[in-house]
Amino acid sequence: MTADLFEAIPDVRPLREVMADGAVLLRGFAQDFENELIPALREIIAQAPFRRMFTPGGHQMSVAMTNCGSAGWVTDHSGYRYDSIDPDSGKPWPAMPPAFRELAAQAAVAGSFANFAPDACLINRYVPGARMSLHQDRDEQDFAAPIVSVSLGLPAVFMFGGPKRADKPRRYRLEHGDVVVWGGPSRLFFHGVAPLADGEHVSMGRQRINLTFRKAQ
Ligand code: MD3
Ligand code: FE
Repeated sequence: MTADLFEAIPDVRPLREVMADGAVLLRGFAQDFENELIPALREIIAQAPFRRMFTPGGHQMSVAMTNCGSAGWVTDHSGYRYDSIDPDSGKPWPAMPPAFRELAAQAAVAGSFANFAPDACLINRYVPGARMSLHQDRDEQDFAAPIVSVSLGLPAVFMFGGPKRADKPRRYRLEHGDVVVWGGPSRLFFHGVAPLADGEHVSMGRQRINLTFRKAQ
């Protein structure tokens, strides 16, 4: 019997996967928002282009970043912080588009966090080889609020550790449209992204873009 090459291959990955207490992976959750997200992203990037920032230790990050919202995450020789002003333009960061807000709030509800009102969206751009080493996100004022992350473009291997740096990370493949909500006990867990593998995404090209929504201030 000949296999039909065009037969649909069933996707066995669950749509909702609990990664840890407070951390939920919602596969494909952003797919219905894609047509609004990508044009809005283009406008943000035109106002506040991606740039590779420097850590306080003097290393240039491989990930290029920008922000939208009333606060943006920045790093330079003096440290990490949230700032209402884009240091490259001297102007406020672009406003957070309604479609961004809506997606973040709806994902938070799906992850059991009501009334999530992010004031910052850090936008990370990975090209092949770019990575993010294991770290905690602790520059925000309110650790009770979750962080919502949206993956677009090339797939990445996300490394999810525990409360201690030495905790062995588990690996998750995050694909275009996947959303993760991180709150409660997992909010301060160590995490990172393995070097991006080369590839070409149908709509995003040779890159991965990750949106992380935060309540920073
Ligand atoms: C888990 N970004 O920007 S998003 C970051 O894919 C960052 O660009 C990664 O880590 C990326 O800080 C991962 C997911 C993420 C964000 C915050 C978290 C995971 C988290 C906070 C606590 C635990
Ligand atoms: Fe992080």
